[in-house]
Amino acid sequence: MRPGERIGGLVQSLSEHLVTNVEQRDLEGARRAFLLNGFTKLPFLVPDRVKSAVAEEIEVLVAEHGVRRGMSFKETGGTPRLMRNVRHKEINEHGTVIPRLYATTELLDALARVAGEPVLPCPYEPERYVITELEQSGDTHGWHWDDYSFALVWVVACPPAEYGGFVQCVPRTYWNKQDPQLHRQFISQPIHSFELRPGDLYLMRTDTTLHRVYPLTSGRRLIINMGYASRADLHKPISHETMDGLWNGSREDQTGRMDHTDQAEQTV
Ligand SMILES: O=C(O)CCC(=O)C(=O)O
Ligand SMILES: [Fe+2]
Repeated sequence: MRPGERIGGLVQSLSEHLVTNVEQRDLEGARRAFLLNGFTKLPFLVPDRVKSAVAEEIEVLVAEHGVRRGMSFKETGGTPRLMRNVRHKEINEHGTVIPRLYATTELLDALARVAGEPVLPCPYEPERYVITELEQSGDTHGWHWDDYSFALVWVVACPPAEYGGFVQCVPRTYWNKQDPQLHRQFISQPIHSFELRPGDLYLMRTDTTLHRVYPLTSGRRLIINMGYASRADLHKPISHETMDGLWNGSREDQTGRMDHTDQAEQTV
């Protein structure tokens, strides 16, 4: 089979699965959880064949193009990012399956049912997808909000919760980049924690849900985060400091400045 045929087959398999196998009541249940917690697991959204193809592509991309980063950001209260990443640019250049699946109409439609509003491809390309691998003890994607409203995270690898790697979140919180006041957010509302397994997907309301990945003590965690916009995002000014600092290059490309981070990027 030629590569184009294989990818076309995967997109078709995802679309057919979403139209014929996914039950409305599952989407409605997910909608209720999403409203309550700003988070809901959606493992049933994607057929196994498509999950395996995406996992395979992610493994190759992280092995060949992953870059180790260690940073913290004043816009999120100095929380750490200790991880290996593959950015949108490399995924687009070297990936075939992920760029084709990202904006599949039936996928966007199913996500919109869960979100209760349109879920749109991110207008700012670096936030469309990013691969993150946590691989060393202490690795974490520290507390933060995202610039855009929605994230669909596909979990390829994750250790048992005993070793960290689960997601924590505080829904209905708002990001003041000048003064994020993380401790106030924790004091004023409970922190919810969710265990994840390989093969899970989850949707998060990332602009109004403070979230992090609990630091790893052992094992390996590998995900792709697909970011999506709400209609409102298309009309508001978004400054992109943390994403551009984290995925290093895009902001430099735009402005030649990297003064928003507490630390410059370093190899760790
Ligand atoms: O790894 C995760 O589950 C969350 C990733 C995340 O929050 C992000 O990439 O912005
Ligand atoms: Fe995030």
